[in-house]
Amino acid sequence: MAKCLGCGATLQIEDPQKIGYVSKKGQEYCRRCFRLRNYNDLTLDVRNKLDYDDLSVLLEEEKEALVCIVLDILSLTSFIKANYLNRFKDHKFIILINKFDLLPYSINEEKIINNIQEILKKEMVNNTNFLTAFICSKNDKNFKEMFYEFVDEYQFNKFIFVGDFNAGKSSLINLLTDSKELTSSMYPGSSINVNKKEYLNYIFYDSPGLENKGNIYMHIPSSKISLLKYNYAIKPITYQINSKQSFIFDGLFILSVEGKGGSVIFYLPDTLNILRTKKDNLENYLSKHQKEFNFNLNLDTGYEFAKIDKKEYEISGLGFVRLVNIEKADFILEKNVGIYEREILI
Ligand SMILES: Nc1nc2c(ncn2[C@@H]2O[C@H](COP(=O)(O)OP(=O)(O)OP(=O)(O)O)[C@@H](O)[C@H]2O)c(=O)[nH]1
Ligand SMILES: [Mg+2]
Repeated sequence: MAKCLGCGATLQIEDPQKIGYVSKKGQEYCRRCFRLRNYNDLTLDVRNKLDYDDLSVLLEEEKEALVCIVLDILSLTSFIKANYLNRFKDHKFIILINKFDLLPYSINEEKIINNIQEILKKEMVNNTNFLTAFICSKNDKNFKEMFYEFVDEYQFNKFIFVGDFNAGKSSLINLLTDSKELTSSMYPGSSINVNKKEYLNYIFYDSPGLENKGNIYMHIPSSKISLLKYNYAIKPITYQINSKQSFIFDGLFILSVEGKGGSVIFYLPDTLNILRTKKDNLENYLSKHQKEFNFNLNLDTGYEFAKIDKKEYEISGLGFVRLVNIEKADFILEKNVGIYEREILI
């Protein structure tokens, strides 16, 4: 049977509760895509239910295709640390660092690109299949021009897009093919299977997001995902630290810090409310304010870091925090959400 134009699922008319359902034969989009595209309504959560067999077969069959690994600027550290890049090392591949538009306007682009290139080089020593990295975002026409210039020069005409959940694989293919055909949404798992798109003399393959266990999008109830969405570019928020302080983000995570003359800079969605209290008051404060929060944190899962001169901490999928001159930092996160320490990237 045919495949859904939006998500690549095989269409079926038997079971409305299963992926690929259409009410009559001949419909081009499955019901799930129809609801997502028109109403931003998620009818079926496929996290942990995806299979990657077709992607493996495709990689096996299309040895000459260029693999385009899409990294989300908000989860790239965890994705790289999960050793995903090496899965594709037998193909020629490029890296697309997406959602660059979310970074604060004041950033130094060149510095970030150099920093990311350094990380990539370290991860892929001697890998001559790694060709280059681009920064991009889903509306970036400049990137589109550079992409085609590059692939024409190297004579690639087939592209396999892979990457983290929500990294923007489908959005980027839509940009590159002047189309809106692929379903993209804020819900992880929009794309369900390999999905082939032809454009001029090029062939693009979209694929489902790879499970990145630390990514917050793997763990938040789908009814609350919209609360994590960025409406604007990140506006960093800075606090000076002179005593033991705790910062509570909507019950989603808590950071407690100690230090004299240090600072904390948050790079997080504007939609999250920050509450600040003395660390000694934390429990009391939480018990009073818990009902104001959108999320309910389990206080048992903490990660401690000590003697921090200058580092960044990625909360995979959500954003990151920079700590400068901090004696001790303690992150409390939703169970299974990963926190990844890195050198200053931004
Ligand atoms: N700000 C910003 N948002 C983006 C960008 N690219 C994608 N998004 C948003 O990120 C979310 C996920 O985009 P998709 O294109 O569905 O990502 P995907 O990698 O195909 O996701 P899955 O198919 O679920 O694995 C959507 O809400 C997009 O609008 C970008 O460059 N900038
Ligand atoms: Mg997709």
